[in-house]
Amino acid sequence: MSLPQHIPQVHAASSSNQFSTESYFQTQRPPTGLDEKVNRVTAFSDKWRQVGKKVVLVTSGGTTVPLESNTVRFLDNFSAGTRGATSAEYFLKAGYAVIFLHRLHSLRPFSRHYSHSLNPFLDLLTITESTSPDGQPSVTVDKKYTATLIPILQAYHTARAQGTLLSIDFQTVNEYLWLLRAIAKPMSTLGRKGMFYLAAAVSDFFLPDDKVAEHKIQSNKGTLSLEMDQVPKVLRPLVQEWNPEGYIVSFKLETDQALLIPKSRAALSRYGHQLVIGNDLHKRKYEVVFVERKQQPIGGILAPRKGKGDQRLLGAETPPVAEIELDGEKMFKPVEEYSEKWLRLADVPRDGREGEIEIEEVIIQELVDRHEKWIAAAQ
Ligand code: PAZ
Repeated sequence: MSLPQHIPQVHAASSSNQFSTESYFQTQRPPTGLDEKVNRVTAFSDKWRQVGKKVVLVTSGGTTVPLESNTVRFLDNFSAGTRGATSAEYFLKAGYAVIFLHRLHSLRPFSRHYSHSLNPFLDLLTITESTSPDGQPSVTVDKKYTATLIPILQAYHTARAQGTLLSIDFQTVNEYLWLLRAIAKPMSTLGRKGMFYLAAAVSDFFLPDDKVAEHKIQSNKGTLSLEMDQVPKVLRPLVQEWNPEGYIVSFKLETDQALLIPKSRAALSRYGHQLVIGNDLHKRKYEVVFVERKQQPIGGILAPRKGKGDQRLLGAETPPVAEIELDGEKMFKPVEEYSEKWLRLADVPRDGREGEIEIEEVIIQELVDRHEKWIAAAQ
């Protein structure tokens, strides 16, 4: 939370307005530079589609909610972008082209190893006095760091040379939402070869354009109350309209571990995508849980109940179907059974490997396999 001390309170409204995805995009202004970013994504997806490469969109970092349109203050969250930046590296290693949609100034693939707070890059460097006639000292990497640096640098140079990493930044939740919707379109041309890996920590609340103060909020009142509205759940249109063929992975973060599995199941049931990765705030770097349906749907999972032939649910092995009402609309919904798989660093065999193993390596190994099956199921 990036609020100065003199702002005592921010209240989320108890009865917030409900923006549907549609009304959100009808009423909230698109960010500047949207078209240019989307053009870059389109060119990138086209290039890799033509050679049949798998492409993953990795979202990463937190989103801000500006309190003023000439923004001095904003609400923020804890996410540093470690999950997204680390995962992007392992996706590249696994042969994917990566669109890295990240919060500005959060961690980035490769450079994240030398973030200013954990491992400052300048500490690696040594000045060596010149022995040559020009008298210029040179800068070298201290020998004790080179063994670690070389593979990182090699992977970075490979991604640059091959053009397999495209980085697109956002800052506010509004920018994030517009970008996600716009990027889903060019990505839909990839069909099942496209994956969405939604690791960003997206704000659940926002201030609509008509509630945001234009200028810096003055502190002379001594208190500040804000009524915030709920951010629409864009996962549903992503899965059902914007990109129905993509393999879609969302993350669920909780601080009460008991909620992880029920909330992950509820998300699967509600949005109909392929996989939820649950993680506890404090254990997220060494333990996650994969929650998925036992029986993977082929095609969309929730189908509007419009006509008889519209039950385009699940292909050959359709499980029993129940009728439910969702957001005022009648839908068919399969009676679902779920499976959970815990991934824990403590259980990973080291096989003689030295050094740290990152949980993202294990996550991506599991995902590549599932994504291959998703692609194969359509053929
Ligand atoms: O960015 P980070 O590595 O510090 O944290 C990653 C994370 C916890 C934000 C991510 O794993 C996640 O759970 N994202 C989704 C959060 C949510 O909307 O529930």
